[in-house]
Amino acid sequence: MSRLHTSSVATWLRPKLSAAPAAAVSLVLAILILGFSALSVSAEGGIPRSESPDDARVYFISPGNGETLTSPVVVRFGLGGMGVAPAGVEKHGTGHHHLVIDADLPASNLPIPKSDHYKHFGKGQTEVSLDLAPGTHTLQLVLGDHLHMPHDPPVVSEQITFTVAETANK
Ligand SMILES: [Cu+2]
Repeated sequence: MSRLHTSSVATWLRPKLSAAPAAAVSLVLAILILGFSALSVSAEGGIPRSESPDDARVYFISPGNGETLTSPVVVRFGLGGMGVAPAGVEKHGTGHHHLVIDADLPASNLPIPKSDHYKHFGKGQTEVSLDLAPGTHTLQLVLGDHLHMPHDPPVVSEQITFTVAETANK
C-alpha cells in the first residue's frame, strides 16, 4: 500500500521535474533579452530618434505672428522637405504634427507629452480649430516620428504670439 503510494507520487512528479528546467531556461532568456535591450537603449542615451532631412521645415500657414483674432482660431500647419504620415507608420522623412499651446518646447530626447498644452495630430491632420480664452497665446509646431519622438535634429517652427479678442455676444 505504501509502496504503491510512493510510486504514484514519483510518476506524478517526473513530468513536472522535467518541465521545470525548460521553463527556467526560457525565463532566464527572457530576463537576459529584456536586460540587454534596456542596456543598449541607455547606452545610446535614450530612445532611438529618426533623422530629419537638412531642408525639413515646419511652419504656420495661419494664424500670423502678432495677429488679433476671435475664438475659435483655425490653425493651419505647413511642412516642407518632409511628408506627413500617421503615428505608428515608420517611414524615413515623415512625421506627424504636434502643437505646443502656451507652453515651452518638449524635451527632444523623450516622446512628446500628450496634454492640453501638447496636442498630437496622429492621423496626419494638418489643421485644427482651437477654442481659446481671450488674451495672449503662443503656439509652436514640433514634428514627431512614428513613436512621437522629435526628429534628430528636431523639426520645430518659430513660436508665434497672437491675441484672442473678447467676443461681444457669447
Ligand atoms: Cu504624436
